[in-house]
Amino acid sequence: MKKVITYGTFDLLHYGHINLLKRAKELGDYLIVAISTNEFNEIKGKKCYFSYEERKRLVESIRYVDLVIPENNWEQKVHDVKEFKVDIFAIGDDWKGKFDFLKEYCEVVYLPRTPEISTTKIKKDLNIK
Ligand code: C2G
Repeated sequence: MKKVITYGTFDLLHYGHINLLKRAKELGDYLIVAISTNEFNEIKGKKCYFSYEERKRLVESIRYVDLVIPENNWEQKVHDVKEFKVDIFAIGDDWKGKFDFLKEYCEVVYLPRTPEISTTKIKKDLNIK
């Protein structure tokens, strides 16, 4: 079984996230999604509309997703890749090059983002701060 892992906040879930998760799953047979906790989002400087539990419940209901785990910090990726015996790390290409250090442990794939949509754009269009 080929295992894939990806990381993100996934707030205000939209079709850009779904495209990413679909393509990540297509790289293998089992997709793990590490969702940034509320505390980690503060470190990332991201203000979330939905709590970790709500974001977890939404992402868990997506057919491409097999397991959701918490993302607590920047440093856990190597541990996660080893612990879950991950074959492929995948993430949007807005992160291109940032996680090449994982190539020592697994394949690293940067997938094209869906350009026209983002949580930030949704908030702006809805005039949410
Ligand atoms: N994404 C995408 N297209 C969009 C928006 C997001 O492909 N229009 C992808 C991002 O590239 C990322 C995933 O969806 O792979 C989740 O996006 P975010 O929730 O914005 O995640 P981010 O804040 O980039 O967190 O340790 C890694 C970080 O936790 C990544």
